[in-house]
Amino acid sequence: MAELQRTLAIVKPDAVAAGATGEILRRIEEKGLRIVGLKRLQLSEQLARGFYAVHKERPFYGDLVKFMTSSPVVVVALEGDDAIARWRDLMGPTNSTEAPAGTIRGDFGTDVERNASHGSDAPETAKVELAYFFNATEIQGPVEAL
Ligand code: 3AN
Repeated sequence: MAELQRTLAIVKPDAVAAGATGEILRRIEEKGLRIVGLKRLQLSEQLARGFYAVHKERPFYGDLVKFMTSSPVVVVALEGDDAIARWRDLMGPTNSTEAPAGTIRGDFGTDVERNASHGSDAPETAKVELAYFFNATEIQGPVEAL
């Protein structure tokens, strides 16, 4: 059975700089996912480091933080039935070189780092990641219980 969920999407610096934000938001709405929170911001190093803290021991961590702070991002709260998996399907695989045409990473990303978008991977991470960028008054969905 479908589960009503919220998830965090990030339009990453490469896609924002390329002017792809509107097209990505269009595809999200076309798929029937609701945009219930939205803001454009320049991530500080501290904010980016905290967001990707699970990767802090990985060799790509420093470069990833550098990329994520290189220019503004757009953070988006999404809501819908099975929103977490549906947004990840729409994005495609992490590595843009392996992402099929028609997916966001396939169409707007370059490689495994510059991959145009982020999506939470599970309900627990979605909750933490949404709270990382939005306070309660900044997300207004029709579903009060979420
Ligand atoms: P996803 O975003 O698909 O859940 P994660 O959580 O494994 O992927 O990785 C988080 C982010 O770290 C990716 N979106 C990507 O930008 C970056 N990343 C992951 N693996 C690599 C890698 N091998 N080299 C460089 N950057 C990577």
